[in-house]
Amino acid sequence: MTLPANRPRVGIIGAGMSGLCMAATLRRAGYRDFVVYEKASEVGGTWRDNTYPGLSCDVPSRFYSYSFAPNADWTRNFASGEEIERYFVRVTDELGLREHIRFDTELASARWDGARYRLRSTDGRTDSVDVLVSATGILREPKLPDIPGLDSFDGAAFHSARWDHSVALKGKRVAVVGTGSTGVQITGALAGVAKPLYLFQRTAQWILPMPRLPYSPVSRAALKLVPGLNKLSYLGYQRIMELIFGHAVIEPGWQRDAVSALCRSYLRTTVRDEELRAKLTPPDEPMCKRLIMSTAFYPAVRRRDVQVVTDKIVAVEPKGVRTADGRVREADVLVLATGFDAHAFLRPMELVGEHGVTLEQAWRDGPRAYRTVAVPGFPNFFTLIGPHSPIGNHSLIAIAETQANYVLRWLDELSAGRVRRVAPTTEATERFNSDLRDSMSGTIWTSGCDSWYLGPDGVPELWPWTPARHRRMLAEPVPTDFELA
Ligand code: NA7
Repeated sequence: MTLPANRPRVGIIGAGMSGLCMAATLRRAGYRDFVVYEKASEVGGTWRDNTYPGLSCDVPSRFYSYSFAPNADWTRNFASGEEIERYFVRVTDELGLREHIRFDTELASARWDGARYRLRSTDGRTDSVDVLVSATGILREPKLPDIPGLDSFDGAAFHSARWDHSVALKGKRVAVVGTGSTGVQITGALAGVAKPLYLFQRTAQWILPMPRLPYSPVSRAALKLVPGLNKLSYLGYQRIMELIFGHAVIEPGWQRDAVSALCRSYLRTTVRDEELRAKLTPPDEPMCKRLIMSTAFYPAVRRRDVQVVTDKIVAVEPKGVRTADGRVREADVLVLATGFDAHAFLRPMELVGEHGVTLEQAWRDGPRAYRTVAVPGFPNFFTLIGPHSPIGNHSLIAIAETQANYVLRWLDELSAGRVRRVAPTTEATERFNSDLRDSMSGTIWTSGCDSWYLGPDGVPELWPWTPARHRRMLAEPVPTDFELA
C-alpha cells in the first residue's frame, strides 16, 4: 500500500555546526516544516561557547566550510574561532535558517509514542515531531579536573570553554592546566602577556608545525570573482587531508612516517634546551592523541616568563597550585584547559525509544550506532557526528554533510509515503560495530595513550577506515538493514 505523500515534521537538537548543516540541507531540499531547538540564544555551538585567546581551527578554513556555502572571505588558512562563529551566523541568516530556530530552548526529553516523538523542554514547553535528529556535538560539556581545593582558589578560575573576558590578564600571574589543543593555543596567545605563565602539563603532546597565514586581498577577490576556484580549493584540501591524515591515523605507511618525522624534527630543531625538550617529548606516538597544529607553542614555552610544570598537581590552594614536589606556584588567574566529556552525546537530555527503553539504557555498554547515524529501538531518530564518526583530524563539517544527506534520503522515503517508521535492526548494528572493533587494531589510537578518543572500555570511539569509505557507506540507505513500517 502506498501511503499519501506527507512531509514529516522534523526536530533538530542543537544549532551548532551539524544542526545548521541539517537545517540547511532540509531547506535546500524544499523542506519547511522543521524546528531547531537550541538551548542558547545564538547559533554556533562549540564555536559560540569557546572564546579563549588564540582559538583557531586546526582544519584549513577553505575545507572547514559547508560545501554549499563557500566563503571567499576567510582571512587566514586556519580561521580563528571568532571568524568561524561569524561564518555560522552569516550562513544562518543567508540561508533563512533563523526562522526555524527556537532559541533558549533546551530539550529535557523526547519520547517515542509509537508514531512521533513527544518533546518537552526544560521550561515545560511541549512539541512533537515525526523525525528527530540529534546534532548535539562532541565538544560541548566542559570537563573539570578532579583536583582537591579547586573551589578554594582566591583569584579568577574558569574552564577554557567559559572564558571570563572581564578578567584582566596583562601582567598577571596565570596558571593554565592542560596541554591539549586548547592549552597549547592559549599558551601561544598568552605568552608575553601573562607574567609569568605557568603551564601545568600532565602529558606532553606532539605538535605539527602549521603556520597560520593570512590570505591576501587579491586571492580573496579572485575567489569571489571566480566561485569555481573556491570549489577547487575545497576539493584540493579535502584530497590532501584525506590522503595524509585519513591514512596516517588508520594504518602504517608513508603518511604516518612523514607526520611522525615532521613532529619529531620540529621538536628537535625548535627546542634546543635539552631539559625543556625532554619535558616536551611525549611518551606516545604522534597522532595517538589528537594531533596539535601550532607554530606558536614552542617559541612560547622557550620564553623566560613561561614555565612548563610537569610535577603532578596535588591541590589548588587559595594562592595558587601546589605540586607533588611541595612547591606552590602563586597565580592570579587559573585556566582549566582540561577538555570535554566527549561521550556526553545528548546527555543530560532523556531520549526514550520503543518499549520505554532510554538511550542511556541502550548505551549502557557504550554508544553504539548503526553506521554512525541511527540506533536500533529508536525509530525515526538520527544522529549527526554520532558514535564512531570519522572525526580524527578531519573536517567535521564534511562528515556532518554526508550524514545530513543520508538523513535526507530517509526523509524523502517518509515524505513519499513509502515508509512511516524507520529503525536499523540490532543485527545490522552489531555487525557494523563488530567490523569496527575488528578494524581498530592497526590504528594509531590503539598504540598506547589516553585521550578523549577512547571510550570507557578503552576502545577508540573513532572511525578506523578512510573518510571516503564513510561517504560511500552512507551514499545509499540499505533497506534490508532496517525495520520498516
Ligand atoms: P583535550 O585534548 O582533552 O586536553 C585536555 C588536557 O587537560 C590534556 O592535556 C589533559 O592531560 C589535561 N588534563 C585533564 N585533566 C587533568 C588533570 N586533572 N590534571 C592535569 N591535567 C589534566 O581538550 P582540549 O580542550 O585541549 O581539546 C579538545 C579538542 O578541541 C581538540 O582535540 C580539538 O579537536 C579541539 P592528559 O593528556 O590527559 O594527561
